[in-house]
Amino acid sequence: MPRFLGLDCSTQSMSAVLIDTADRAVLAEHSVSYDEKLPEYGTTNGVLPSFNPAIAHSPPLMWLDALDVLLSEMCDMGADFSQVSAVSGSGQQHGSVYLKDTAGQALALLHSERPLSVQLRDVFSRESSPIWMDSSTAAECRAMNEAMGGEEAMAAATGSVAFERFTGPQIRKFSGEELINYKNTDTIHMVSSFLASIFSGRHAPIDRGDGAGMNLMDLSRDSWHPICLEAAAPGLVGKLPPIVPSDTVVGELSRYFERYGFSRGALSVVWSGDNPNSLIGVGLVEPGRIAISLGTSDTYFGYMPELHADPAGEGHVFGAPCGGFMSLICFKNGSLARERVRDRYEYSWDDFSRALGSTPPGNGGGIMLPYWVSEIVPRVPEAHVRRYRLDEDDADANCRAVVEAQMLSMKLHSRWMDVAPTTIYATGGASANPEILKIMADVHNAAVYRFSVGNSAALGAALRAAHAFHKHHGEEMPWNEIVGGFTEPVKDSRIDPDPDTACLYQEMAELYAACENHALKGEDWSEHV
Ligand code: ADP
Ligand code: XUL
Repeated sequence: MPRFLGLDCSTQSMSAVLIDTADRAVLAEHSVSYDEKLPEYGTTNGVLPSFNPAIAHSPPLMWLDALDVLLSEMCDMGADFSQVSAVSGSGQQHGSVYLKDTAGQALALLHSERPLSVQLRDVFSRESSPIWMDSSTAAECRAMNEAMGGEEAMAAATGSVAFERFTGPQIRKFSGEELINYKNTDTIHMVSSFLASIFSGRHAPIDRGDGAGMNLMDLSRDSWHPICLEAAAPGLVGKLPPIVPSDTVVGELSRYFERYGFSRGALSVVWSGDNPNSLIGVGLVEPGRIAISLGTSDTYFGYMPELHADPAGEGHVFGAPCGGFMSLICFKNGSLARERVRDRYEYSWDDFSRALGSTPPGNGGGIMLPYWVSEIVPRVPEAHVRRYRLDEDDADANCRAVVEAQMLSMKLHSRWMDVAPTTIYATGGASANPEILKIMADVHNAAVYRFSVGNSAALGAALRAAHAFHKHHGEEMPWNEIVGGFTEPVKDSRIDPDPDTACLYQEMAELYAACENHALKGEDWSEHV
């Protein structure tokens, strides 16, 4: 019975999916929320409180505790890990973990008697980890772009212009502000390679998919870029793990995991970022279709055979686990913004859905620029909500406005990818909402399908574990075969666009773009509409 486990350390929760590849079946799926299960860490939506809204950090010890809670709850629920052949995982991208030189030995000595957070409490040279929501490194981004010869050169080499949440600028800020702690740091991991190290009982490498989210990797060579490294921090080359292909077996699982019934000899496979994993988890192993993940952030992504960076510098190119590349745009105001609107009117998700169902497409011309928190695409450095022909007291129209704005923004800012998708795969927590998916279908003029496995990143990680396991045993399988049977969308979940509504949104996209342009330039567009 070939079984594989995929984990996902995301912003708000730790999740796992256990699969059986002979039966093409998901045997177990479970998730634990940090705020709910580990309130002692004091996080809100998984993030530590901060006086500066640009700073977003999470405690890495909390992730270790969440892993223990997750696996022990799964055992209590009857999950049998003894047959698991290989484990891999998914980390929220860009986040980084800073370890002292004692970490290597502590990892090697992990034993199953005491929880991870007790055994690894003293190995951190920085107590908190900057995560992808952090936007405090504008100065560092400017300096790194400059060192590379400008934004365009940075994007051509690393797949993205320097972005505030990316790991390189974050490391530069850390070494600039806390040089002693930086010097005390022996190894800098991404969230993904940190957790892979726990499973492997030794420092794990960084996979090329997630490594591309650092502004430090030469994307065409899959190696560290010397100029980026030098621009980030002194002596960085000695602190980074090597970059490896996404199907690398790190070794056997650490003995720690015997605590949960894993067998000796099970393999630990390199982890990747949540977006590269999701690419596999929704079966996008060939070009043509795209996926939209409606999670804490919203992401729009697809497989990309040839490297081609966004000339506007808004999108990203990461390594695809199946070889080649993936293109991605990340919108920070995803569920965060939808929740703000829902809460502003004291609505439940049912009320929110009813509001979407009872308001007309196009919202009678009412438009919202929904930057409830600072935005990545387009770049909006501070939270800033604007309404045009939209009454703030009209709760239902505001619900429609936030979703229409998000979908129109995706349509406009994804033009550089050069794919006019006819099929969209929707995933993430909010894909459970058919009214949101209806607006998605109409705005993009594409058929939208939903997936039954809620966590595509964890499923993708489990499928990567299967691929690496077979390759390790000399029987490499084609990716189509690996994902087949797991990544078919839910039958009957197809939502087709309505041609008239699609035309209406085609026109509205131009109006939305004009509102966006004027608002970002500081002009008061409300006078013009
Ligand atoms: P992440 O993996 O980024 O932590 P998820 O993909 O698990 O996030 O999505 C969680 C989000 O899904 C919640 O924060 C919530 O806002 C959203 N969500 C859940 N159910 C609904 C619903 N019925 N309608 C809209 N949004 C929903
Ligand atoms: C992608 C991004 C987010 C994180 C967290 O660039 O910042 O999608 O990976 O999900």
